[in-house]
Amino acid sequence: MRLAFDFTAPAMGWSQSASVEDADDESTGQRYRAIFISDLHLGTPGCQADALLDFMKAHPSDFLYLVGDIVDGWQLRRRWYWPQSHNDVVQKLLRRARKGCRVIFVPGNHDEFARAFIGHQFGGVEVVEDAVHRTADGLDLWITHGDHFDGVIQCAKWLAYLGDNLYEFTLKLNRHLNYIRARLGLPYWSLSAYLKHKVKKALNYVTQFEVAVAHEAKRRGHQGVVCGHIHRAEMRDINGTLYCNDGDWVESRTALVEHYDGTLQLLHWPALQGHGTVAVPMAVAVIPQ
Ligand SMILES: [Mn+2]
Repeated sequence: MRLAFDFTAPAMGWSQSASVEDADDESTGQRYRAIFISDLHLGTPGCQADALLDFMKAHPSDFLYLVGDIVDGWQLRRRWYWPQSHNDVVQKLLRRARKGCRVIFVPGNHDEFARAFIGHQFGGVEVVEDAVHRTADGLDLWITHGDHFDGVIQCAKWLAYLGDNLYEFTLKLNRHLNYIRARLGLPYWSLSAYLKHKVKKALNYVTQFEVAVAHEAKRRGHQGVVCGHIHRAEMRDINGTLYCNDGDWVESRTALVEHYDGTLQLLHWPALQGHGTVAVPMAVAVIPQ
């Protein structure tokens, strides 16, 4: 486990000090220079839209990067799911753009329909294939969703999510399978051993993805990269390139933010705890490997 949650940790920094006063009239929270979010999956029951709304209300910014899988077109095609809170998120994004925040949308694989509109604007939201963000202290960050790297990584990604229940089921299946194999005169073959091997490879997938994305950012001449896609928030140096993954708003409710001095920080937003409670963002510290 590489991420630790720390209430008191100072901003994880690539530079030090100072923050600018909140200038937004509707918010009492801290204003950031840039906010990077991805994998909201609006249009699915998994999307934590209410928490996201609270986060956006609390934190105004000069730049807002939507790093792909904002709307889940795949799921919506299968089954229409669009509650009011998802509408509110879209309204909030458009309102932000109207109020002078530069909102940049880099489509992902689940909202690839938006890739047909690259170069256009929706109510002030710019749709681009990828982007480069220069931080206040001059770091060039390549902004891409990350799904283009799926093709180069040969592994069954879904196996990373195998749970204990499925493992139990596998053992059962294994028994039946080998009963049939025995009747057909075939030798014993362990399905669970095969799957275990696959899971190991799936865990490797995350590392391979991170290294591949960082490598491509370097090849393109950038000092860092911000991506999403694998739903795993992370910020660390990979072979001299700053790899940032802003996580997701389905499972972990995480965002990458840039302070006014260029300091980059991963934030973890707590789950909703009922009405009247004030959510406090936690710093996500990166423990060196
Ligand atoms: Mn994706």
